[in-house]
This record gives sequence, structure tokens and C-alpha cells, in this order.
Amino acid sequence: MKRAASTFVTCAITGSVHTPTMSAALPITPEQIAAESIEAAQAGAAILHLHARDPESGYPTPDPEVFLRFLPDIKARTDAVVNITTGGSSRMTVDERLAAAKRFEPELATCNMGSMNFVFSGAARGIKTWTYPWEREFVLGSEDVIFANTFRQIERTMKELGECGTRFEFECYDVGHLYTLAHFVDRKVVQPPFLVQCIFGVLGGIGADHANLIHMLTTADKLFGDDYYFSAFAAGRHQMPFITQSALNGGHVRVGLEDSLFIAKGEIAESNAEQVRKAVRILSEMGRPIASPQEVREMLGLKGKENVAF
Ligand code: KMH
Ligand code: ZN
Repeated sequence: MKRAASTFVTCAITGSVHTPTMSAALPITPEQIAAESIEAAQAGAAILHLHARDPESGYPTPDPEVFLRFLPDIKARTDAVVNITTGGSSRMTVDERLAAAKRFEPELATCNMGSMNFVFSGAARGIKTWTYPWEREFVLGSEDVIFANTFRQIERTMKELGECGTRFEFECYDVGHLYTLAHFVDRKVVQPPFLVQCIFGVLGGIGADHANLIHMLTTADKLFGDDYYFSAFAAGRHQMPFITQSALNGGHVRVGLEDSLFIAKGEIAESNAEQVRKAVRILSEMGRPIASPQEVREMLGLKGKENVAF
């Protein structure tokens, strides 16, 4: 992996997995997403990973017009690198998933490196009454939905977004996804330096065992050598132990309510910024300086916020 003098923090603000009933802290409206993003950037997040939601119901939406209700504010009020999802939700079409990133040409977008089961029915545990009619089926129905990322979809994402200078957070949920990325690297579809985001504890992906982080890191080192930056996160209760292990191994970190609603065992996080502040404390105790958005741009070869289309 590429070693860096400082560590960057990504914050994933809302996502498409958690639903409003699960936590009142989950940002839903454009105003809430903007406010949470600005606060997370002020707390030390250099990269903001963004999804959009229907403002009335909280249902994940791919609609670029909803993204447009928060992107300009975030750009005006922070220097953070904006990272727009191409994952959207497992129930969206590929055209829907690509729409916002194609429209707004962000500095970063995600690229999900393999089809998989992506099951989060466990998040329904203990919920008897749902706020919105869509939530229960959306969560329980994840047991029968494939998160599709075929090679054709991956190549289309890389090419159509690469053309506008967008670079990628490569989402790797298992060891095989690293080899898929290596396939596209070998074909020169994407250029280094790569941001390889290793994801642990998603049911359907590699488990949140710390030995698995070392295995993913070792495999990525073998495949990408000095051409990549390692980052990692884990879903739910594993979030903070895995960012700690990533940093201890010279990697970067991702937090945010998209992937965990907690700040500690059994304690619901009040905000994205609360998780960012905790990550910053952990890194600071390790003596790891926090990277600024400008440092991240230099590390990842990003085009600059003046070159986005929002
Ligand atoms: N929610 C993460 C496990 C994307 O948005 O493209 C995966 C993710 C993918 O953030
Ligand atoms: Zn996401």
C-alpha cells in the first residue's frame, strides 16, 4: 500500500440500508443531509460519501434533483471531497444508480466490485412498529434481493464516470472483489493510485473477523503494490474496532450512519459528526495526523472541486 504521513477520514452520511425508524439521527431530508455533511467535515471528515432519500418518506432515491438540493450547500460550506454513490440501493437499476454521478461529475464516486447478497434483515430485530409503510418489506426483503455488479456494469461505471474525471472508491466486500479490480487494472480501464475500500461485516460479504482485514490487506498488497491506498470500515458494532485496526496497519478509515447507527456498544450515535470525532480521537491517540481534503486530492489525484458539475 501507499504509505501517507496523514490519515483521511471518510464519512458516509445516510446510505440506503438504515431506515428512519431505526434511528432519529439518520439524516433524511436534503437539509438534514447538508447539515450533517457540513458538521462531519468540520469534525475532520475529508471525504463525504453521499446518497439521497425521498424527503417525505426517507426511501432511498436516485433522483439527481434531490441530490441537487444538498450538493451546492455542501460544496459552498466545506472543502470536503464529495463522493457520490453508484451503489444507490440494491433495488435500483444501473441507469438509476449512475444518474447522479453522471449528472454531477464528482471528484469521487463509488464502484462496487462484485455482485452479492447484501442482507440487512437483522436490522429489523426488535422493531414492532414502523414509521413508514415501506420500511418493513424493504428491510426483510433484503433476503431475496441481489446487489448486482456484473463485469459489464463495473466496466460501464468505470468508463462513463472516468470520462468526466471522476475517480473511484472501489468497494471490496470480499477477497474475490480485489481480483476483479485487478482484472480491470490489468486491462488499464482504471489508472492508479487506487482507493481500495475494504468492507467487513455486511451479511453476504466477508465477515468482521480481524484476521480477514489482514488477509484483504495482504492480498491487496500483492495485487496493487504501491499503486493503492488501503481504507476499511465495518458495519454496525464492528465499526470502531475495524477503523482502529485499519489505521494501526497504515490504512485510512470510513465512518458514518450509513453503515453503523451506534457510537458505542448499545449506544445510538447522535450524529455523523459524533462518529467522526471518535475516529479523530482514536487516530490522534495513535499519533496519526488527520488528512485535509487538499491532502486527499494530492494523494488520490483528484480533479478539484472547481471541476465538478454542481
Ligand atoms: N453501504 C456500504 C456498505 C455505495 O454506496 O456504492 C457500501 C456503499 C456502496 O456505500
Ligand atoms: Zn454508500
